[in-house]
Amino acid sequence: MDRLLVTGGAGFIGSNFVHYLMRETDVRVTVLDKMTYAASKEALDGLPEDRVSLVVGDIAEADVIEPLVAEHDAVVHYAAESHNDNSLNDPSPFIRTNILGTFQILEAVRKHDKRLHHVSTDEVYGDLELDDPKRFTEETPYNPSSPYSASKAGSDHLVRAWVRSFGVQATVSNCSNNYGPWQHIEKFIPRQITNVIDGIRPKLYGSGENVRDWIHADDHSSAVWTILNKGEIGETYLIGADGEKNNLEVVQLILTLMGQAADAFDHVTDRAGHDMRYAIESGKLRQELGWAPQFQDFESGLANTIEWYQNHQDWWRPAKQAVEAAYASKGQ
Ligand code: NAD
Ligand code: TDX
Repeated sequence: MDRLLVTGGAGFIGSNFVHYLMRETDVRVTVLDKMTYAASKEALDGLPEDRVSLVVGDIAEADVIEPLVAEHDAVVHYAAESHNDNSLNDPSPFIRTNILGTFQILEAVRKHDKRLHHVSTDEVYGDLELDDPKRFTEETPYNPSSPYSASKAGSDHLVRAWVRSFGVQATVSNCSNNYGPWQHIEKFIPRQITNVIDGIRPKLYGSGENVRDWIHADDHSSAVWTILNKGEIGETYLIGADGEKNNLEVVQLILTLMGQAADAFDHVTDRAGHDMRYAIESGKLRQELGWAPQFQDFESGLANTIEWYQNHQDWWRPAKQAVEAAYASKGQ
């Protein structure tokens, strides 16, 4: 595998994956990205020009995706509309990009007989009760709650159907919540860090007891690279790093790490249909493919992320006011 097509490679996790590939491998990469509000060219700055190129285009258009797939060895498919709150305001781009876009990629890899890795989320499984001793496994039934997670669930089902019906060479991964550099400030952790930098109190939806299972984006990248190289065609792998924390704990940790009082936050209107808890059992990936996460210490990973947002104010500041105004209009 020498030439990879990385869809959504100018977004948060996709760009971290491209950086990972440049550090850890010799592959050449074409990023295909529509450059939506969530993308950033800066995230790809400084990468070797002879190994990385950017094509601006829409995965939902067959005449864009098909010739690109033809000239690459494999596709790693990150491109998506990714924010639950946006999917509650307007689901339509989620259906187009996440479902129709994945369909077009599947048709192209089918036609050209290329390897595909499809990047998905643990949210396809719905949520767990706080006291449930079980975690999500590859056998957990799908039960998505939001338009975002339902669109990702639909895309996963399409991939499995193309594997079974047409023999497409694809794998699927479902990962838990990522944190790290280049995450859009609409998302929970960067929103609260940039709020504190700007003297705004962090905003916690509802009671804040909702649990997310945090993993550093670099660990997600190493897992995807492992699956691409060692994964069995047709198989699904859950990716997680045993990072369960409730939102209240995360807000208090951000405040403390940033020198503020731990109670200097506001409770705001809860998200409609807000999933209570995600938790990943990643034993299959660890035991069968030998993967292990490197970032075991959430507090120090979060401290690095805070420092990154402090040092990249030019990057996120232009979007900050509009993001906060949109949340404020919904009481969030
Ligand atoms: P993101 O919103 O930061 O980036 C998505 C990228 O896809 C952007 O660069 C955007 O421009 C691009 N894109 C959107 N529509 C497109 C289209 N039609 N054609 C081409 N490009 C398009 O999202 P992210 O957080 O980096 O998530 C990347 C992938 O990882 C998604 O598939 C998401 O479901 C999955 N995932 C995310 C998380 C998380 O915690 N963020 C966890 C598990 C899985
Ligand atoms: O201001 C906020 N206050 C708050 O309490 C925001 C933006 C969020 N929250 C809560 C909602 C969630 O319980 O924080 C938690 C995390 O919220 P998000 O960052 O929006 O992430 P989540 O909805 O859990 O989804 C994320 O992880 C799974 C990604 O956005 C998805 O793309 C991925 O599939």
